[in-house]
Amino acid sequence: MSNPLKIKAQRQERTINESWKFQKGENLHASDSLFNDNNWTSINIPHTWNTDAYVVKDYYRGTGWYRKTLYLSEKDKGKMQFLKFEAANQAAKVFLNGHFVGEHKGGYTAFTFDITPFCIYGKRNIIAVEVNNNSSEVPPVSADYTFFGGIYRDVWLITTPKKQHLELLNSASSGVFIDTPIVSQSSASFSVRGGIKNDAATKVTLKLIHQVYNPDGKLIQRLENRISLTAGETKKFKTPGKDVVNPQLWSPESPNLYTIETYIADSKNNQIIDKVANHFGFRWYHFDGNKGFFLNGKPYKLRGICRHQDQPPTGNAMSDEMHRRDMLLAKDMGTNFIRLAHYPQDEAILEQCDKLGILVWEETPIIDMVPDSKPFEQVCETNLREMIRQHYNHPAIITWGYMNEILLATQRKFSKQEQVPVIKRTLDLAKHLEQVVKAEDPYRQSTIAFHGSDSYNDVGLSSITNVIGWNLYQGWYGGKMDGFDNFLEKQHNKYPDHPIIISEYGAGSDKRVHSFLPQSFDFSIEYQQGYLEYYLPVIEKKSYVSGSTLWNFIDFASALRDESMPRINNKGILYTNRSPKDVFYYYKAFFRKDIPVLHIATRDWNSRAGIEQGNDSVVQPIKIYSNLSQVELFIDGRSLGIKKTDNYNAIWQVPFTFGKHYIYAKGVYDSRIVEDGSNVFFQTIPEQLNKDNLKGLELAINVGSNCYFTSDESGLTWICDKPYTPGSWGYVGGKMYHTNDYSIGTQTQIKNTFDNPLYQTLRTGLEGYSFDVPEGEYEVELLFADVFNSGTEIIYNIGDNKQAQTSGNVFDIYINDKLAESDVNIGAQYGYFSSVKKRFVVSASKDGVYVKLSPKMGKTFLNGIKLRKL
Ligand code: GCB
Ligand code: CA
Repeated sequence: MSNPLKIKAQRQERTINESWKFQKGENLHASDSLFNDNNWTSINIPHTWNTDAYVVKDYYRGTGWYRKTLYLSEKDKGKMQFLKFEAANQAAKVFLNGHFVGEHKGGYTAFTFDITPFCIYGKRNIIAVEVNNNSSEVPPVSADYTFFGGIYRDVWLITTPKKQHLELLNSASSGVFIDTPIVSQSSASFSVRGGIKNDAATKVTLKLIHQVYNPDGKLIQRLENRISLTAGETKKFKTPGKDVVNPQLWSPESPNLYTIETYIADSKNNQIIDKVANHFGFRWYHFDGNKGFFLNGKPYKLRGICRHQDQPPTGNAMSDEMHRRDMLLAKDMGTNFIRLAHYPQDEAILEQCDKLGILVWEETPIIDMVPDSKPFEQVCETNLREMIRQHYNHPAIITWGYMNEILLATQRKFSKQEQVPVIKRTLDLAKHLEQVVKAEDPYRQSTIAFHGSDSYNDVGLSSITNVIGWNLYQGWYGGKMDGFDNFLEKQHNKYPDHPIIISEYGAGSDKRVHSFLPQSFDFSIEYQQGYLEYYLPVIEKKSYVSGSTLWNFIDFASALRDESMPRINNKGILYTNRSPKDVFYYYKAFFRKDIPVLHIATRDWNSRAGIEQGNDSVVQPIKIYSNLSQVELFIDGRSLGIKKTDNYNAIWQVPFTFGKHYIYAKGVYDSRIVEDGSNVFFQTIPEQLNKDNLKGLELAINVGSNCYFTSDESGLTWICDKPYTPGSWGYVGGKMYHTNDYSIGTQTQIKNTFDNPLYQTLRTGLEGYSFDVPEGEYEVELLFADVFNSGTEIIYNIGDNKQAQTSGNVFDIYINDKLAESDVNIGAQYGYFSSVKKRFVVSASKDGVYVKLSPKMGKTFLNGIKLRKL
């Protein structure tokens, strides 16, 4: 088909991200055009003022002002000008040349304003934007992630040449919506909806033209209408297309995209006045409570991830290419599904999902609790409509979500009685939002994500949406891993018609922490691996489970969190810098069948340490992740044998000696050799101490922990704790400290150190620590952090007298029966949850070195110990 349109005047869209001025804080005059912003900071957009949130818990939540000078040429007079913000967190007020232009609430959706009436041509215009990230009317009221404030997505200036244009103010959407109501292998129906606005003072007659292109770029249909508009009128249109025969379906395997170019043209001379292009796709799908998800007629397991939008040091102010890179990583892993948790994400993400073939669950951030606030509920509804309209045409999207774990804070904060009205308004809001979803988009599904509590069934929340998301953490936040299967079985038996997605499951891990006896909440790399290796096969086996979205693809910012890596939720399978953790390759091996995957899972731990067992070597397991059926492993060229993989992994017991080793793995895929190799540095620690093997040794022990801890700063590994045995070293007496029955140590941040996991774990009530070393001079270092008390008065017993003291734990430190320091009260003297290192020079007797902690009040404790021969 030839194109009869005359392209002359064109809509212009350009970013205006460069050269903004920024200042934190309230400012009564910053909207004035004459205001002097010379001493403000020069910034570019995307921008956030909250890189502090990677450091401190109470990151700045308040107001920030942005200003920009925009020059508009005389030639632009008569055109229309629109400002589009892709997002500003959490609420924004926009001014042009001192005039209030408009306001937007909601941190994750775009907004567009018509600024034409306030523009000055041939001169400088001043854009001023007040943004704040402490709004109580904007969802969420609370959540486990950082609310980075600022204009953190692109800002666009859109200029239309004439007074008529495709609707730009319909919730900042493209103004054109493509419906694909009936799609099959042989035929697909579609229609194009939208609005045209006539901003002129006179009536006009226009041509509305849609040109439809197939995925190969061939023009396949041209739909034309005549439309008359009175002055100021917005006219809605709906143009049915001709059914497409044998459509090229969209799927993760073949993400075929059709394109519709929508034009309005002068009805007399055919000159184009405005144009918008949209990609769309043909696919059909449904969820079945018993059989799972189906795409284009075939059963289809949703193999997915959840993803947040931040990366240090930029925070949420990520560039489009960073967003696209994340989706490339997901695709490379074999992902076919993503949950954009917990909020609408950048247009670049959606576009990339369309192009790469990643199905999407997108949602609005109504999290933890619905507060008693009508304005809040209004913003929830508006944001939901915005999300749907802005992203309507993306074929990747299959379900709209609008709440997450909404009863969590409700249940934690309120008594049963007090919960009644909270539950009622939550239910009312959910029912209302469900209607909004269906009114906006009758063709897609709806979802809410629940935490693992039956209360969602009891109160009726689970019967509102088409699909139910369960966020399940059995074996992490309490319980055992097999509680996961049990929970699912129970749910499915009771509610066989509820389609289920496992919308979250995950465990935290810290590259510095390793264990061969991993426990939940020790943050070891190994616990996370074991946890995910347990969950994924369960998900895959249960055919009634439509699929899952792992929590989380990438470690992300959560300023309120302490744990092993303060300010970071480390449940990612990639680090914040996007380098994969080893367990990424478990997923890749599981999901990818089209390419060989073979990965030696020791990159998270390539500087190892271990205690010699009898001779001078140490046997430690090395795991590989692979989709090959069998793999051979080598150390320094010596084969350790061939092993069959089971659940996409195999483990060898590898003998290590001191020094650098090369681990190599080999297998065959499609009669082709597949290999991987990695260097490992191994530090052997003698088990029996003598004058030869003590030379150059820093014997560092992570007291009270089952984990090895390698400091990022020094590279030194603190080996896991053990009881004293003759000839060796270890603790005498006491207990490993737990704050609850599913975690070790404390989860609270320890001040004045980066080595949290070292200080967060400790042994309490111990008599001392013993080293059977030869006579000589030694340096002994004791590590403490008092995690028991925050200085409140406690009552304790001395003899029969109850006495009040200001704090709990006082002890004397003896080294080899000599008083080294008396009345040590770590908390009171140095602050609670604060790291303390004490170093002593001592002479070993023929019995070695014995550090004795003698309690005077409360209990003794020790967090780490290090011995070094001088
Ligand atoms: C959840 C929440 C998510 C948290 C996650 C966690 O269930 O939905 O926002 O980040 O758990 O890591 O605890
Ligand atoms: Ca410790």
